[in-house]
Amino acid sequence: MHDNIFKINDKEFLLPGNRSCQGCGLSLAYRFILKALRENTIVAIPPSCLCVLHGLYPTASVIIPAINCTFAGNAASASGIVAALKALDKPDITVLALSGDGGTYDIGIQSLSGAAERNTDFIFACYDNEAYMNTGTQRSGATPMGAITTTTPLLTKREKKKDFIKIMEAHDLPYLATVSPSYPMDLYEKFVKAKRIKGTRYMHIDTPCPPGWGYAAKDTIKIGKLAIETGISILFEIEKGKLRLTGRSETIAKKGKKLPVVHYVERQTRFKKMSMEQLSQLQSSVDDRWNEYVGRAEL
Ligand SMILES: Cc1ncc(C[n+]2csc(CCOP(=O)(O)OP(=O)(O)O)c2C)c(N)n1
Ligand code: SF4
Ligand SMILES: [Mg+2]
Repeated sequence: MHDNIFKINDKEFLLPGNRSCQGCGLSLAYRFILKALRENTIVAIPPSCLCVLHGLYPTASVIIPAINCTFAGNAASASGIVAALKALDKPDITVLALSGDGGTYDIGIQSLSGAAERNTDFIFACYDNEAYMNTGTQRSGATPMGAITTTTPLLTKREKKKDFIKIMEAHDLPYLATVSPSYPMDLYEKFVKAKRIKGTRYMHIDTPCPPGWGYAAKDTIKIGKLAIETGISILFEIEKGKLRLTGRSETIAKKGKKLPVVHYVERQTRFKKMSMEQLSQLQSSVDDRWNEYVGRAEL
């Protein structure tokens, strides 16, 4: 395993000047994902901010082969690429399907579930920015309760965020991991590891988004860190059924110093209409989830 930032592959696959917003958490995460997966990778992309980031033909901001797929069918298209590579006897090429939360939790769930059930030999990564950002911040199954979106403008979203990671865990995958662009070493190491494993590997990327979440572009790293410090997101990996907390989440679990969720909520204007009742519901669901994962981990 790598132990410092200087061990990261110094080749850039994501070029400067791409079309993502300033401070985009996806752009940061993608840069390190591609460094970890390296050449010999093909990416399947659905309609999303990722599609915009890649650019319009004939120009592209990413120097690896990429295929634009349909919104619902990214995992199915990626399965087709995997089958074609098998037919061509090219076992050394990694297929990455990278979808937003809309393309994973909602419209993409059936093709992903089917591919995972077949244990398709690919990495499916969901960059979860908690709404349909590319089309103007509509609510998705990943949007947290209490957040304002353009489809929940008056009363905030009333339903809880879907526990999609649990749904993927129920597929009994060879590897599942959560990552954050605020912790690039942890992200990089997990993708390096995922590349070496066969079968369906599911990676969940907690992805701060300045315009959609309502914070200054310079604060992306800070917001991503606060998600981990408060336990809103937890860094872990599950390999052959064994759960291991990693990085900062492991440290917090050992030292027992998780911050209250209000530290995360108060910095984002999407939560400005959150009620006290919603805040305390969020705190208790975060506490329950945290206790469950810490209880399962071998510390
Ligand atoms: C079948 C279909 N419905 C709707 C759209 C319009 N559309 C394009 S991108 C997008 C939002 C994608 O949201 P998400 O997957 O969360 O990715 P993000 O934009 O947040 O990066 C929508 C609704 C589409 N392209 N195809
Ligand atoms: S809307 Fe959010 S996820 Fe999309 S490009 Fe901008 S910062 Fe990135
Ligand atoms: Mg999204």
